[in-house]
Amino acid sequence: MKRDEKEANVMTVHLVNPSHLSFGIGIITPRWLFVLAGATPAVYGRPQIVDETLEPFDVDGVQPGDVVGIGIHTGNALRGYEIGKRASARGAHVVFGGIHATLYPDEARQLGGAHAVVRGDGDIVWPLALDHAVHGALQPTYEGGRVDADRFVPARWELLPEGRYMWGSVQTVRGCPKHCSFCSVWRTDGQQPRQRTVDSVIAEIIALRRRGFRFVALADDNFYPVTLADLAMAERQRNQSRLEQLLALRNERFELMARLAELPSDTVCFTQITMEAAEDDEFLDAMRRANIKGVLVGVEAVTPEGLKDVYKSFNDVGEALVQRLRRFSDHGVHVLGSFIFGLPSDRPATFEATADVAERAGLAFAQFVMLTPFPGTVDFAAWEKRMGADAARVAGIPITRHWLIPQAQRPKVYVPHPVMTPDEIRARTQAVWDRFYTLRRIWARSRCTPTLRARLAFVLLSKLYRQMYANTGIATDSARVSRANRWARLIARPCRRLFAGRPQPAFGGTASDV
Ligand code: B12
Ligand code: SF4
Repeated sequence: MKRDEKEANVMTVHLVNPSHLSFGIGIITPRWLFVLAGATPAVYGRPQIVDETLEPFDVDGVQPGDVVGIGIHTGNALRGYEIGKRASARGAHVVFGGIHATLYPDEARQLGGAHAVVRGDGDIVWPLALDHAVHGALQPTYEGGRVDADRFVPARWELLPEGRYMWGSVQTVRGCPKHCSFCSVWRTDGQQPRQRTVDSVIAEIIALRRRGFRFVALADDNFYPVTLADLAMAERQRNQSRLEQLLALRNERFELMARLAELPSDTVCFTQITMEAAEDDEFLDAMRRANIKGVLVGVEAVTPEGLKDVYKSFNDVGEALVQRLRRFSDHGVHVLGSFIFGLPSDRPATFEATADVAERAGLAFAQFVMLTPFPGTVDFAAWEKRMGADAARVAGIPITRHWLIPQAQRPKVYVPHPVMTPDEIRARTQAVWDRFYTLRRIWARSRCTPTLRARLAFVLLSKLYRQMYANTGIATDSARVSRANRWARLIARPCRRLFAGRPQPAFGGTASDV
């Protein structure tokens, strides 16, 4: 054995998805863990995958010389830093990646014990960082950039722990042509959609079905990157090359959906999409045939002023909004509507009006999030500038670095509102969740599913979603948070069983047979 291989063999690669709360069961597999595992060369052995949404990472098991890769978004950065510091103190090589480390590489080094930070996509650059780690030559920064779609590394689903997740996650496209003010995707992943080949997507879904997953979240920024309006605009401008480029992207979507439609009909997909898809009957019909039964739609606001606040004027308001959202379910595609509260134009009446729209539009699920300025967004830059050096401090930390405030003390509302106090916004948001997720309403909504088993799964998932998200994320009362955590753990197990399929090791033959 060569010396390099010997060194590689004695160290372990740990990949850690940090979370301050663990529920024992996860709803969706965190995709980056399994992609980075796929990008880890075989010479380093089997990477140890740790998802702290299931259970906490035992840092004491880390040996000197091991590599600990930690992926962070803004919400879990602080927990990631805690792990990084402890792993570094144990003599490991600590490498950070993910959207937050991409935006704040110095922070990961200063607070998280990072020896190196990978910015952007990890698919190609990760093996290089590992090689440098083994040779004690890690560089402070690796620029992973935006990898072309044909070089996306497929996830290693054979490393999934048995019986712990409800939905697999497969990415079909990265990047989004829009530019919403509260979102960083178009800046980090770019506005040029990078669509994966149909074969690679289908092969991963087959791998998941073999392991007993029937439900797959398409972990895309925007599943509908070319709208009818984009095509009309290119035609109006007589921009032939643009038109051809857009049509090629659109045709690839249809090709993917046609292949999804060939999978057994109990394979169910869920994705994220803009509301403009409602105008596109051909696309919605293809989605229905492809068994894409659910979509997260960023509705954000129900008033014109609110949409202006978030640069999302391509959405509708009022009755037009209700009708537009209904078009999805008319085509058999159920909607998880996402709404933002705390926008400057919001008034006390906006909360009830939003709850009304959510109900009248026939949404299957809804989430009501409080405006949080995420780094990398237009909103964040404006807010940070406005706050300047006078930003309020909590636990000694300026709120413009809110993710560094200890979890229990973290404010729920950051942007001062012209007419409502933070507590009023929080309490009204909580009340909208409470109203939308009463058992009676959930049971009525569960009619959108075909069988009694599916209705039960719908009810449990609704309750779980609310406990995991609203009660742990919005409540300030710590008793309510721990009660919600206990409830979530209790519901999660039976809920997962309802989503699980039978493992089918021989499913699909090879990808090309399907
Ligand atoms: C799918 C998705 C979800 C799903 C599934 C989450 C899951 N369990 O996987 C759902 C719908 C549940 C979700 C929820 C939320 N999400 Co989300 N989500 C996404 C989305 C669209 C795709 C993520 C994904 O799987 N991508 C595919 C993987 C392969 O890519 P990746 O994670 O970027 O990893 C690559 C690189 O970053 C890098 N990398 C990542 N980690 C590491 C680690 C190391 C060591 C290295 C070397 C490299 C590396 O290499 C990877 C391969 O190239 C992203 C958008 C995006 N473009 O990231 C938003 C995104 C991550 N979500 C976001 C947000 C805000 C949320 C919510 C808070 C939304 C809300 N307000 O409710 C919640 C929070 C959930 C939580 N507590 O974790 C933001 C995060 C912004 C930020 N600055 O943190 C994003 C970026 C979208 C946005 N609008 O800006 N989300
Ligand atoms: S919120 Fe959605 S539509 Fe807007 S830029 Fe982000 S990914 Fe694109």
